[in-house]
Amino acid sequence: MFTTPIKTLALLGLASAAAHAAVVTYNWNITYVNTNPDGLMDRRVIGINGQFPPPAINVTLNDTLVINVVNQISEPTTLHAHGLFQTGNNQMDGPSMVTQCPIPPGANFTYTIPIKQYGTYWIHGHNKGHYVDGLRAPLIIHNPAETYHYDEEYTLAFSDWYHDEHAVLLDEYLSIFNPTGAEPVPKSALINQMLNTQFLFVPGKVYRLRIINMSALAMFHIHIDGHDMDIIEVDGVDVQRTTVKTFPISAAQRYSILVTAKNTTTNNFLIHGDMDPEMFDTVPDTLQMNITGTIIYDAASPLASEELIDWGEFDDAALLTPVVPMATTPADKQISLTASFQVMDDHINKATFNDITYVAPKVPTLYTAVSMGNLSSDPQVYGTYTHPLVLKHNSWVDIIINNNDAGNHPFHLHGHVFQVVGRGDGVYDGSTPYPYFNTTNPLRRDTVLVPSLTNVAIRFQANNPGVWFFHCHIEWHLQAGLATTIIEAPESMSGVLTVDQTHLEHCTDLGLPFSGNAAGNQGLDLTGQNIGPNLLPGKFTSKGIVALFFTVLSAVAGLATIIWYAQDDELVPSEEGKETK
Ligand SMILES: *[C@@H]1O[C@H](CO)[C@@H](O)[C@H](O)[C@H]1NC(C)=O
Ligand SMILES: *[C@@H]1O[C@H](CO)[C@@H](O)[C@H](O)[C@H]1NC(C)=O
Ligand SMILES: *[C@@H]1O[C@H](CO)[C@@H](O)[C@H](O)[C@H]1NC(C)=O
Ligand SMILES: *[C@@H]1O[C@H](CO)[C@@H](O)[C@H](O)[C@H]1NC(C)=O
Ligand SMILES: *[C@@H]1O[C@H](CO)[C@@H](O)[C@H](O)[C@H]1NC(C)=O
Ligand SMILES: *[C@@H]1O[C@H](CO)[C@@H](O)[C@H](O)[C@H]1NC(C)=O
Ligand SMILES: *[C@@H]1O[C@H](CO)[C@@H](O)[C@H](O)[C@H]1NC(C)=O
Ligand SMILES: *[C@@H]1O[C@H](CO)[C@@H](O)[C@H](O)[C@H]1NC(C)=O
Ligand SMILES: *[C@@H]1O[C@H](CO)[C@@H](O)[C@H](O)[C@H]1NC(C)=O
Ligand SMILES: [Cu+2]
Repeated sequence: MFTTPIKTLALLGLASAAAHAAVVTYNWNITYVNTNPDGLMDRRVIGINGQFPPPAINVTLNDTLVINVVNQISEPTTLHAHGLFQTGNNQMDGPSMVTQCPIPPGANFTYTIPIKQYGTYWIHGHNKGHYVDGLRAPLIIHNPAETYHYDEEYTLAFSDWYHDEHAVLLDEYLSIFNPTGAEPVPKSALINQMLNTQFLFVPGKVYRLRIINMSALAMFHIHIDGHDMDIIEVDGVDVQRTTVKTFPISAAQRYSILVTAKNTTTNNFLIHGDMDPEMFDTVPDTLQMNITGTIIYDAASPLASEELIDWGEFDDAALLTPVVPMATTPADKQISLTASFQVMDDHINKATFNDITYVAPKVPTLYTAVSMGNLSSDPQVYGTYTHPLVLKHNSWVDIIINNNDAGNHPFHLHGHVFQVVGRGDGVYDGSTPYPYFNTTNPLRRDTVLVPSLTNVAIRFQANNPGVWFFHCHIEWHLQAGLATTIIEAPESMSGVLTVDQTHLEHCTDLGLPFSGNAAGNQGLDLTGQNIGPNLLPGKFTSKGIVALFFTVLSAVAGLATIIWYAQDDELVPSEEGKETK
């Protein structure tokens, strides 16, 4: 059984009778569990305290969340609270080798997280593919003064499910025998890591449904038979109430919707999460593509017939408006990152940003930042293969994410919500001013989908000193290296950020250095840094290809297209073996 979280009330003085903050403590032993969540296959999964699924975490604004982790699995692990800003608290963010050494088997780590925001989040393993094996749970933060009124709430966490463990799948995926980079295809979809979830509705009441996509790969389209959905929250940001029939949700994104219960109990209704087959290379006949939950008005009532829904177009940034406006400020710095998949000189199909595939450093990047003195502002100390981007304190930054790949990718920035300020087709080559489509209170979120062969511009202020991972949230693509490391305001970290001594002991236990540059050396000597595979010798870089594309296109359009595709086939095997035509 789960031990109930322990709440300690600490009254914050006498100034405000209403304001109070609790320390909410969860004791989480991370353990293996044998179970059969999709009813198709018994297997070993990663759970909490011998139970599966892991319990949701439920706290209130201004609480302090404490999670006492004991690692009882046979691999080092970590936890990341997805979407939390962790201001001044970077060491609790969790990505392995970015902000901490992973917790060795048998060791303990206490995550202490002051809760300064509210909304719908989730917490998941951030070492290897641990969340694919089940180490993921909703993290719900209540606000005593919610923006919208509702009577009750439920959380629906959608996830995809595999029958093999992540390590087996990863070996097959990152293999010379998988030159097209076809991702492992899940076997089923689950809601709250179970089948047949039911949600009781009482006539006339208003329900808040918190929808979380905890998938490794799949994208789902959500709809509810017989009911409209009013979107009110996106990734922790309250938005103007907007009615929709259906909406898509990519890995790691969250939406809250308000649903008004019917006045009668004559029918029950299905909630649908339909996987988008576009995400998959091949769709096996056995795949349980569509998952449903049931809204129960009266257990004795029949199910209403299913509605056919046209998924249609859904542009989150065009449709949804934050309740609390935030104007944009023109960027001080524009960074262009082009994502593509390429067979590298290790003959394995890897994911790259600007031709660099991410490889973890020897020293967690945060520990490099706090131990290198004034050299911490020099990107070189973080190593070549962490793909470091150093930002000045309080500067405004645009990242133009170019998706030069046949698949769609949801990109996530730790430590921030960003504004979605632009979208365009193809790779932005800088020859014309960037087509910002909205700089008046644009949508803010922490995970944005960038469709195939398009670009999206995100904007944020570098006001959160720390090391923040920026990566694709399709777990397989992160493992294939689709990540960069943002080192934000290194000159302002000292005195603001601390590192707990016990965390450093975990590095020692694992034989890893915890100070110095990415190689564990002093100064700019990077001898011995972890190096990744590089582009095959003589191959065009993706930037080069883009240049070629634009040049020849303007010359002889027809011929150029043929050259482009010929080059593409030869040089840049498209993801999932899909044609980009
Ligand atoms: C949370 O803390 C902030 C700052 O101390 C305070 O202004 C606010 O009223 C508190 N909110 C709640 C719900 O306690
Ligand atoms: C965690 O494991 C330890 C050691 O086996 C055990 O003593 C403790 O009761 C477990 N805690 C929970 C919450 O299950
Ligand atoms: C979550 O916390 C809120 C506020 O403390 C409480 O009302 C609610 O019952 C809790 N929900 C669960 C599922 O524990
Ligand atoms: C880890 O925490 C558990 C439970 O609190 C405790 O029994 C154990 O002694 C701790 N282990 C270490 C290595 O500190
Ligand atoms: C979750 O995201 C993945 C990847 O973007 C997507 O394929 C899947 O359908 C999404 N699931 C839901 C319930 O929307
Ligand atoms: C339920 O009945 C009330 C009162 O007759 C009406 O105002 C409301 O629109 C009805 N709600 C729905 C969902 O039909
Ligand atoms: C899943 O649902 C979609 C409609 O949303 C439908 O087109 C498709 O055929 C369904 N797939 C299966 C396997 O039932
Ligand atoms: C800009 O975004 C806001 C908020 O999403 C919206 O209200 C406004 O209509 C948008 N303006 C344009 C020009 O798209
Ligand atoms: C860094 O600090 C050292 C000694 O404190 C000083 O000699 C050096 O000039 C500084 N370098 C820069 C780039 O500020
Ligand atoms: Cu991706």
